[in-house]
Amino acid sequence: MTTQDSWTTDGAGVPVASDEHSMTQGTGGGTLLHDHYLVEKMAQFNRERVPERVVHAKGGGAFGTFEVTGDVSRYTRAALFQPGTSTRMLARFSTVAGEQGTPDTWRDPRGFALKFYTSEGNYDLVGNNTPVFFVKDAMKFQDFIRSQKRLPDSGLRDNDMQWDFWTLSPESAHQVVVLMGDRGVPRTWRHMNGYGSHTFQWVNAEGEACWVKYHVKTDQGSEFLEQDEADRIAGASPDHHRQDLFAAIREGDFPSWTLHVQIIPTADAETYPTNIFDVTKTVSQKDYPLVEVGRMTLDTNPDNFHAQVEQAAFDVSSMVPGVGPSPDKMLMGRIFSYADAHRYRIGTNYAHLPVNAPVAPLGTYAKEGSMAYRWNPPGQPVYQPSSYGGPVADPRRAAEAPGWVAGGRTARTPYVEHAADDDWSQAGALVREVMDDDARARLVTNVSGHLLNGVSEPVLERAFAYWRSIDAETGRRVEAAVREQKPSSAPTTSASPTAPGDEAAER
Ligand code: HDE
Repeated sequence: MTTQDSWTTDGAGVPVASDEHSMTQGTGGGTLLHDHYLVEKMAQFNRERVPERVVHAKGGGAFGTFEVTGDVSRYTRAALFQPGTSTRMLARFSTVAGEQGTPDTWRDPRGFALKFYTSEGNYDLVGNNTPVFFVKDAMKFQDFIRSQKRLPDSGLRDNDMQWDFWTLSPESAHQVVVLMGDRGVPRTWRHMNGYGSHTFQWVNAEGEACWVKYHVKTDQGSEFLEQDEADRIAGASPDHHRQDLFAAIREGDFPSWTLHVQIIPTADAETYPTNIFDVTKTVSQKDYPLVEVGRMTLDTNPDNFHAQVEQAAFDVSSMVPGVGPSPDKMLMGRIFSYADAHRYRIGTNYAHLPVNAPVAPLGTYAKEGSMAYRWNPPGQPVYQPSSYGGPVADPRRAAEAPGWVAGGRTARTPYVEHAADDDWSQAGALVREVMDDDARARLVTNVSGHLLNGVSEPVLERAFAYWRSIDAETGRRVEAAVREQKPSSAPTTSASPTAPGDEAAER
C-alpha cells in the first residue's frame, strides 16, 4: 500500500481522475479535446522554461547571512555595513559563456552575484571571481561575448574567434592572463574569491564620499583544477560545482567569505598612476590596503531551483543609500542592462517574486502589468504630487546621493590615459610577480593547448606577439610549445610579425 498524503489536482485545485489515461470516445476511441487536464499538462510543459541568461546561464546558488565584523561607518552610511548588523542574502555563482547544460568546470570567469535583502532595499553586488574584465567600455561587451560563444554557421565554439578578438583588443590582456591561469577553473565555488571589479562610491552620514573596491575572499582558501582534471570532471560530472555547493550546505559544511574593501580618497582618482575607473586594471593593495567589513556565510539551499535561482534577478542598479556608482563605462552600461534583461527574461514584475522582493517597506507607484500580485493599500493615490497622501520622495537623499563632477562636450573617445595606463604592465606583473614557476608552467600549458585547438596561422602569430607583449619569456615559451606540435607554415623571415602592443615586448 503506497502512502499518500494528498490528491492530485489541476492548476485550479480541482481533483483529477488520472495521471495515466487520456479521456477517449469509448475505449480506444479518439482523444477528447475537453480533456482539459491533458491539455493543461501538455500546454504547461511547453512553457516550463524561462529564457536562460544570455550570459552566466549555467550556475547555482544559496541563501545565507552577511554579518558586519569590522567598522566602516566612517566611510559609508549604508545600513547593511553598520557594526553589529546582520543581513540575509542570496549568492549565485556561474560561468559566463556556457549555456545552461554546459560543464561547470570549463575554463571561464565565474559570476559571483550577491543580493543583500537590507532594511533600506536590496543591495545587489554583481561581481565575478576576477578583479578585472576583458574590455573597458560597454560598447564592446556584446562583441566580446559573441566572440566567446558560437559561430553563426556551424553553431560551434571557436578558439580562433576568441583569440582573434583578444589579440585585436589588447585591453583584454590582464583578464586573459587571469582566465588562462589557475583562477580560470576554480576547484569549487567555495574555493574562489569574488570581486566587485568596478570602483564604486561610498558616502558616510556626513555626506563625505570615497571610492571603494570590493574583495570577497574565500575563507576556504583558493583552490583550482588543472586543465586535464577539469576536462575529466566536465565529462564525468558536468554539474560538479552546483553539486558541491548543494551537498556542502546540506551536510552543514557552510562556506563563508570575508568581505574587504580598498578605500580610495576621492581626490586620488585624478592623480593615481592608472585610471581607477578602468575595469581592466586593479588598484595596488600596497597603496590602498584591504579593510575588513564582514563575513558572508551560505547556510540555506534553495527549496526550488527554478523559482529561487533560475528566476533570481540581480540588478547592478540596485544600490542602497551610502553606496553609489562611479564613472566606469562598463558599470554605466550594466546599470541599464540587468533590469532590462530581467524584464525580458522573467517579466515586468520580476521584483514581485519572493526571491527578488525586498524586505524593506515598499513605497513604489509602479503598478499592474503581467503577473502583478502585489499592490498598494486600497486608499493610496496612484500618483504624486497628491493631496490625498501616499509615499513621497525624500529630498534629503538628493543631497547625500553619491556623484562626481564632470563636464565637457559630448564625445566618443577612449579614457584619458594616466601615466601608467598601458594594456600590458599589470598583465605582465601578474605573470612575473604573482605567479610562481609552477603557475607559469601551467599558464603556458593552458595557453598553448588552447591555441593548438583550431587557431589559424595569422591569429596564432598575433597571439605569440600578444603574449610577448605581456611577458617576453612567456611569449617565447607559448610559441615554442605551439610550434613544437604545429610548425609554422609561413616562410621564415628575420623579423617576427608585429601585433598591437608588440613594442611592449622590447620593454
Ligand atoms: Fe554581466 N550581465 N554584463 N557582467 N553579469 C548579465 O544579466 C552585462 C559584466 C555578471 O547570477 C546579464 O540577468 C553588460 C561584468 C554576472 O543572475 C546581462 C556588461 C561583470 C551575471 C549582463 C556586463 C558581470 C551577469 C545576463 C558590460 C563582473 C549573472 C543575464 C557593460 C563585474 C548574474 C542577466 C546572475 C549577467 C550585462 C559585464 C557579472 C546581459 C552589458 C564586468 C555575475 O544583463
